Parts: sequence; structure tokens; C-alpha cells
Amino acid sequence: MRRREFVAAGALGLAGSALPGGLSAAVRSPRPSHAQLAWQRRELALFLHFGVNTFTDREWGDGTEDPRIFDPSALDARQWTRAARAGGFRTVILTAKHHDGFCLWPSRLTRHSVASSPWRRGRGDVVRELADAARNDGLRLGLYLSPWDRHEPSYGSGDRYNDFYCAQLEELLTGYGPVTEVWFDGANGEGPNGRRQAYDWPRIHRVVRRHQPHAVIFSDAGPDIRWAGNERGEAGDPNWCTVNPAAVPFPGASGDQVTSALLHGDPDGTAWRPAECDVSIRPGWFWHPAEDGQVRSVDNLVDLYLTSVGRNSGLLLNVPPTREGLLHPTDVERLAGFDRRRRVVFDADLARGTRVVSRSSSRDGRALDLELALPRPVAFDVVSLAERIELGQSIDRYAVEHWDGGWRPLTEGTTIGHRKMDRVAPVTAGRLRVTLTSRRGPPRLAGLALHRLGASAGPGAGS
Ligand code: FUL
Repeated sequence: MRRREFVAAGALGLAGSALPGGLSAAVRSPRPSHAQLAWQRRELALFLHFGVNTFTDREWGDGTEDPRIFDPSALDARQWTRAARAGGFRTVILTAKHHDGFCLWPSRLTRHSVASSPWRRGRGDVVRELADAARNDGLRLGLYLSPWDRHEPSYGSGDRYNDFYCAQLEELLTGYGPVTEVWFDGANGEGPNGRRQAYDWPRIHRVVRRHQPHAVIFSDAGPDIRWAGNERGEAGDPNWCTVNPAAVPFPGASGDQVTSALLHGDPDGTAWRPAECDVSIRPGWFWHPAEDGQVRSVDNLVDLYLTSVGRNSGLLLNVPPTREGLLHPTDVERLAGFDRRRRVVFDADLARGTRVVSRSSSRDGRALDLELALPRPVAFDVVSLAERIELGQSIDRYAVEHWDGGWRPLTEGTTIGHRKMDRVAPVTAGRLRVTLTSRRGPPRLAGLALHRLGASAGPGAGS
């Protein structure tokens, strides 16, 4: 029996901590790139759906919208980035072009853009204003450029549209400084001529790699970040960062097997492709006045955090600007409340100072039992585990028990990954036992933390 210090930091981003089983050689399996790892550690990104739909009160424009309807009366991108920052978000991702084809920057390739609108007398550029605001507030910029374009006449023509799309992408990736995430939506319907487009994905990806080599590329089919399989903010459980690329061959592929592959990944997968959960703070993606009373509560946002980040995924929360070009005060207040609640709950690691009092592993090293002693008994209702994913993801079973005259189960599951946060029935405990098994090599646990969330009023509750 050996005694060791168990480093269990509140933030659990324990890249450097020396923990049981941490550094032994593992069989080589897919690992995150530097950009993917940094992406996963940022955890939270804010999505901004804005465009002609904001003014027509629709979710999907059909491409016939008159650009003159785009006229936000008080657009202030700093208000967006300040609210994002106050919410603890690290990246802002803007719909530079949604399915209606209207461009929020003055694209040289079409007149269907802010340049044909009365806003800033046709000299405005929302992408520029957001890029500047993000830089000022220390946030990263991501851009969504809808492949499906219901306005562009060349859509559905094959190469001609691919030329057009790649040229638009190039404008965005060369004109606005560093772009951290490029977001390719899977929706692919008919264009103005009734045809669907065959996208040249390898070429599109090459454009991103050439101009923004440090950006991650998101789509259902990656290649860097995958869609989590639903728009409810719920990653799968289990959720592997590894995937079998053939299971989701292209963005927009559908079917039960595709959904399952997106939700769960694949323990034997050959590519590292963590999941991102996109979900809106309101029922719709765009702002609709009728939804001002349906903004998610702080409790509900914390629930989303647990089902996304707490399941080894990123959370991309959509907060849509209004017709004024501002985030609605209710949404701004919820973002700040979300951050406050996370700080109170998750910055306080009740397991701080916990020590490993015994440690035993199986002969092959793939199973590990740890007994932990807390400095004093604490009351908690969330158990948070973290795996050292820079070396790959490998833990495939865990169980946590507490001592109460015998070992009593607290929680158990399969994958951990960057973070696994489980709500448990409120309990007070001073001794814990953690049992882990790993598919390859020893389990590389990065940390364990305990938190007290208290009663949650659940979805729909007020702030
Ligand atoms: C979907 C789109 O059709 C929605 O309008 C929204 O942009 C969402 C994030 O992705 O595929």
C-alpha cells in the first residue's frame, strides 16, 4: 500500500498533475491534435444566429428576402462579446451566412449581403465588427457558412457552386484574423433551381487548412469536431472522442446508425473527433419576439452543462441577437447567472485535499482500485471525473462508492473523457472508492472532484 497525494482540482483541467496510473506507456490509439485538445478544454462557445430571418421572424429563409429588410437599429457587437465573456464563454460563432444566402459581410461574390442593406448605409460588416469585438474581449472567433444556399443561382450546379462557396470561405478566412472554428451545417436542401448540390468536401477542407491551419473544422462528419447527434444539448452516454469515420460518411447523413455513431463515438474508432452539442437558449435559433418569455432558466442551463460538458462534449449555446442588433436583456441576465452558478458550484471542489490511501491494480494494469480519504466528511451531489485525454481516451468503466459501514454505490458508468459529471443522490461521505478499467494500458485518471448543486428547479424555471 502506498500513500500518495491525490490532486483533485476544482477545474479538473489537470494537464500537468501526476496521478495514479498516469504516465505508463499505453498502446497507441488516436489522440487529439493540439487544436482539438485546446478546443475541448475551452468547453463553452456561444452561437449567434443573426440575419434576414431576424427581421422576417422565420427560422429558415427561402433566399427571396429583400436585403433591405436587414437594418438593425443599434447593433453593438461589443454587447454580444461582453455578455459572452460574462457567461464564461471562450468563443463566439456567427452565422456569417445561413441557408437563405444573405451574407453578413460584404462578399464580392454576391450582392445578397449587408452591402445591399440600409444598415450603416451599405458599408457595414457584421463579421468585422464581431471579429474586432471578440479580439477586444479576449474571445476567439468561429464562423458558420451554410453550405446550403437558397439564394445563389449556381447552387446545385456542381463545380460552379463549389467555386463560389470556396471563394466565399476564402474571403472569411483571409479577411478577419484568426478563426478558431469553422462550422459546416449538415442541412442540404434544394436551391432556387430545385437542385441539390454535391459538395466537394475535400476541397472545402483544404481551403480551411490552407488559410487557418489552427482552426478546427466542425460538421456531422468532422473532420475535427463532430455534431453530437441532436440539438437538445445532450451528448450520448457513453461518449467516446474516437469515431469510425465510415459511420458518418458526409455532413447531413442520416439514419439510426448515424445518430448512434454521433451520440456515442466508437471505442475502436480510428479518428479523434470529439462531439459538440449545439442548442439554443430559446426554442428557435433566430430571435422571435414571441419567444422572449421562453428563455432557458439558469437551472436549465446548468442541466445542459451537465449533459454536454459533463459528458465529454463541448457546449455551443445559441443566443440570438434581436432586430436591434443586441442580445435581449433576459438572455444577457441568464448568461451572467449561468456563470455565477457555475462558479459557486464548480469552483468549490469539496474533494480538495483528498488523499489516495490505497491503490491496487490488476496484473495487466488495466484495472485500478483507489481508496480515497477526504480531509473531512463532505455533503455533495455531483461527482466529477476527468481522464487525461491528451494520451487518448481509454477508460471504459468506472464506479464510485462511498463508505457507510460498508461500500455503497454512488455512481457508475462507462466513458469519462475530458470530464464526466454525474448527479448523485445527496450524500455526506469521508471515504470513497473509485474502480476503473481501461481498454488499453492503465486507466489515466486526471482527477476527481465533488460538488454540491442543491435542488434544481428543472427545465423552464425562472432565473
Ligand atoms: C441546423 C439549421 O438548419 C438550423 O437553422 C440551425 O442553423 C442549426 C444550428 O443547424 O441544421
